[in-house]
Amino acid sequence: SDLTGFYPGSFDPLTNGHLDVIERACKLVDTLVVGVGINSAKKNPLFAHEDRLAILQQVLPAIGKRTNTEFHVVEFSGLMVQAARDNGAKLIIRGLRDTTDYNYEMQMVGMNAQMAPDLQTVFVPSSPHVRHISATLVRQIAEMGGDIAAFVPQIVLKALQSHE
Ligand code: COD
Repeated sequence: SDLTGFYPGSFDPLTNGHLDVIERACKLVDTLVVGVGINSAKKNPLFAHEDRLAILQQVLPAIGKRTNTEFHVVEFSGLMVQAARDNGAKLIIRGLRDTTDYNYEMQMVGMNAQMAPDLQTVFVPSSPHVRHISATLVRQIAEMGGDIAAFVPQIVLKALQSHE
């Protein structure tokens, strides 16, 4: 059997926290579809969604090879349950850091479950060493000229440099 999971996010930028979730999700599914959500309400992105897709497409093959997982990177707008279905996924993967995540995620789980009883959300708890990492704060640090090297994969740094 081939179990497919859908991992939605903004990935602006991709962080070591996202990568930790991805590594752990590989132990649960055969195929992982990583969905870059296009949310026009989120202003001032650090990266255009094309760049976020390109970054994921460059990072994931090595993880896929090592963990024997098939990856697909897609962009989506609209509901994550619809995007999960469109990509043949039965599981939605979400990372869980703290009670702030928990409260918000539990609301989404509840509403998603009523909209899409055919799908299950699976929470992946953060590893302690990346638990504090938030893309929002990384974005702030980068915008203020700080060093984000400890929080993101190398390729994000390179992409940022080529932006400037
Ligand atoms: N450790 C563990 N998990 C982490 C970490 C970390 N350090 N950092 C991030 N994560 C997890 C997040 O908890 C989340 O699960 C995922 O990684 C992605 O995080 P982000 O911040 O990149 O993206 P989000 O959570 O802002 O999600 C963006 C979406 C595109 C999914 C969202 O905006 C969206 O469009 N949702 C679809 C609309 C919808 O379906 N609405 C109805 C829901 S009921």
